[in-house]
Amino acid sequence: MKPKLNEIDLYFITDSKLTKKTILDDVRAAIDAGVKVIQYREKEKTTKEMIQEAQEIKELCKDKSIFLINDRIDIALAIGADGVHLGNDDMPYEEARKLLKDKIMGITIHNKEESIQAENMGADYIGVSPIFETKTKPDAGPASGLGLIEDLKNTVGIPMVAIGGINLDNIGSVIQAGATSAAVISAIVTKEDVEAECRKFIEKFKSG
Ligand code: TZP
Ligand code: MG
Repeated sequence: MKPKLNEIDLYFITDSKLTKKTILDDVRAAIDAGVKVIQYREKEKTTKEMIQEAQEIKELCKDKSIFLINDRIDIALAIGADGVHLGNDDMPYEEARKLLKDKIMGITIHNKEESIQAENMGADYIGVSPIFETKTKPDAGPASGLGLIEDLKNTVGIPMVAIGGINLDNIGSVIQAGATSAAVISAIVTKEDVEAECRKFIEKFKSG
């Protein structure tokens, strides 16, 4: 059985530029570590290459991990992924929902108003972005800090995925602030042993 969104802890996002290996190696390692949600995020490859990679990742995720695609609804539908993650510049919610029907749709939010709007529209989760400064997404905007998560904890009823600059030193504070989940790129894929690194993050959720 696929994990449910409200069960997720570590949310792993691929990065073909930052990885020390390949994104497929990373996904395999993350799934072996027990990561329950994998997002394929690729900004530069051709659609054909992305379809091929996404298909391979889908095979790895099977019923162990939820598989989401960043930005690209067409690719998610073409390969039968579990859903998408959409930002401000991607397809607007209403049009996207018509295409995706009951697939998972995560929406990036930067403040309280956007998060209330996302929940009211019917988003399945929100990505609270960016919590801390990050070099991985230079246009992510100013860091919100933990205050936004704390504020949203009592406002939002859907899962809250914190993203941006999260590492093993600050994940405890992110969990403490009330995030359901933390999405991590550089603090995992730049390490030699991706599986071991994922396990450390998951352990932080278990120990609170
Ligand atoms: N969206 C907001 S911040 C970010 C994305 C994709 C990058 C997160 O990467 P890192 O390396 O975990 O800061
Ligand atoms: Mg996007």
